[in-house]
Amino acid sequence: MKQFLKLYTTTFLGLFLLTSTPLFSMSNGYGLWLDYTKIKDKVVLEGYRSQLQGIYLEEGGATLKVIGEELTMGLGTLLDTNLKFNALGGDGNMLIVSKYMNLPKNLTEKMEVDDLKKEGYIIKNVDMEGGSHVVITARDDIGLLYGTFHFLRLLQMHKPLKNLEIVESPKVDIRMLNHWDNLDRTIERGYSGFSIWNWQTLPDYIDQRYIDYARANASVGINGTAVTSVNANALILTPHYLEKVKALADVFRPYGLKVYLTARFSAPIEIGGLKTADPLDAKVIQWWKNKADEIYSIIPDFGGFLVKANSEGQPGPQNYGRTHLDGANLLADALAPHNGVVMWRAFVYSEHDPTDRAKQAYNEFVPDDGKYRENVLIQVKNGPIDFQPREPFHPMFGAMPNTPLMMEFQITKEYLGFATHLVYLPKLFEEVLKSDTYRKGKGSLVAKVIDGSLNHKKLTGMAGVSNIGTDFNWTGHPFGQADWYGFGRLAWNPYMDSKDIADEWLRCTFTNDEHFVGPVKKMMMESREAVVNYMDPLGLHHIFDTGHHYGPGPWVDNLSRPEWNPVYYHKADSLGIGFDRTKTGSDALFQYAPEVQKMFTDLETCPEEYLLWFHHVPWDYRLKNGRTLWDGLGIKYQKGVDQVREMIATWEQMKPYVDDLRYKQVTMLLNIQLKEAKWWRDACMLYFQTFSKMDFPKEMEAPEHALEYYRSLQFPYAPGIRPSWN
Ligand code: BDP
Repeated sequence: MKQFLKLYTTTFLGLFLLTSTPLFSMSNGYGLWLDYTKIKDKVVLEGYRSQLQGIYLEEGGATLKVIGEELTMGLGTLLDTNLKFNALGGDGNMLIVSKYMNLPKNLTEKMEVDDLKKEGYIIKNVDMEGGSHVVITARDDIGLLYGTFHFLRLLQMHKPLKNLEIVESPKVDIRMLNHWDNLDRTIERGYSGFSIWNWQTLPDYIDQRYIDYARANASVGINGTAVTSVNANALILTPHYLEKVKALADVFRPYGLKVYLTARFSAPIEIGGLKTADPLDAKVIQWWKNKADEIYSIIPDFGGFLVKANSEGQPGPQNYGRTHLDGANLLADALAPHNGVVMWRAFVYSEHDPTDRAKQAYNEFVPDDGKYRENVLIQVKNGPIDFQPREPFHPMFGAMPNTPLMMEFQITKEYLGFATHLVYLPKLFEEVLKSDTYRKGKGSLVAKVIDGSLNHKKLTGMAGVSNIGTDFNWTGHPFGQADWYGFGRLAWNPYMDSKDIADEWLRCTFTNDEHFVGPVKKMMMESREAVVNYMDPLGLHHIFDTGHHYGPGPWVDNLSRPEWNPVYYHKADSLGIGFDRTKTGSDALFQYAPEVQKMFTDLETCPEEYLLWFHHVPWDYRLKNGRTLWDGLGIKYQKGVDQVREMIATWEQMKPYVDDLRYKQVTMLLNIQLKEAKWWRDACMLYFQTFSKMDFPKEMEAPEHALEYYRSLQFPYAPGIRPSWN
């Protein structure tokens, strides 16, 4: 008990000096959802003030210090009061933050901690002599930090601090961002400025952004970051760069954020001076082992490697006649002594494989189920093609019961209008996670594959391709922050409702005013279907202009590889449109469980959202509403445009509740979105009309230009493209 009473006596003022100060105090978006502002509602404020009269914070290392800073800043601002850090046992209602093992018995006997896992936490009211307290407890320091962020969120959302019985543990082990950041600070598929990693000034200069980045991630439970692009540069594995990576790892550590690196498979040749990168070659095996030892000697808690191999020109084991299994196990063996993991990506497709691109990953990985080392995760994109506005879930989910599969979502909006379109992605993520694979009967949700519960997996993970850059507000579009936030929340708990996530984010980022939260939440929830409607309705996919993927390009048919051409995906001809993936076509459906195959194969049961993904149907095919497919397409495209108009109308009503800066930014961005939605509608419908030869449905507005105009548009400097792909 004595030791327990060793305390932080530091006052609010003292700690404030240690706090990471926001760059500006105005609401410019830099502060994300953590821009604590004073609670204006007097009743709520007084309630909190009487409930929180002091803080007891367990003494400890760097993470405890961060907790102290966050509480000082958060409570100091929200409650506009100088809360003191006190000893336990005095009078008054306290916030008690301490690991379970360090709490006194008279407190712990009032708590049930069986469900508390690594990184988890409990927030609970406990009455003890002297006061009625709120206790945040955990098994580890990081759990306390996560609990602290949750607690502050309760205040940001004006939730009552009574009858609290919060027990939270992450359902997924590895919850990480993948940065597609190049060493020259460009970002592949990045639309929010340049990379926040300034490799030139690292390791000596620690940008405040690195700290704020770690803090933001910790606030939603993200615990890993792969800082370099999957199209990897071997230089990141050289001592010169590892020293810089170490500096980042040191900043991130107190926030529970581990660093991972992308490993270029040919690194043993490029930086190791070997003649081969053959995974079965003894020298190559030794080289990776030495490299892993070296990395861990510099960064003892290094997470592991993320690998893109034999995909889109990246080197890999197949260059040597070996398999993904050989490659993944090679790196896994090198990392295993240090408890590192390999995330081997399943995003592979080869120009030498004439089958449907949607089938290739499954064909290459599923036969080796169960043969991967224990520290290998296969990282699978949510759908079988490539982050489209809508895809059916990837058939690999549930099909490899003996191998950990981790989810890869794309947070950056490569195929969803870049950072200028408001599209709330957690809705898309939720749709995928709640899809039923039927691999172990009804209810075998993708979420259960990801959290490991379907097949009792020990290692689980979810990755999101980051949308963060040097833009002042991190994500370009102010609403892009919701996608980062929501990804983190779903990685923590893949069963969460995207609507609840939107609610949290809006309240923490803008205001609790119901006049704002209600309509804007509705707008966010509908935004995903809007983008599907104005880009890729009824199961269309990959009809983006090629290379940069900015805007429509359904006519592109001249690229060297068939599957790089949009015509490969829509297959429009005089008879109809769509990709036949049933038995009469590519039979990609065969890769799904029988129940799923049946549902998608039968036109009666195939949801119309996936119609043209799985079927080639005639232009005059009757949709469920009795209209022809052709009319239906036009109506959907029009609907997408109209939905953006509705978003604009909603936003116009929000002026009283938002700061001027963000109000204006979102207004301008929504107008870009409207312009581009019309562009998509007009370009696609005019192009498809050259096949259907039918008039536009009466519901559709007339296109603004002729098809030739849309075909002539060129964007050689559209952002995010790899220079070599231009
Ligand atoms: C595609 C992107 C490309 C990435 C690739 C990947 O267009 O830039 O390198 O995915 O995931 O969507 O590796």
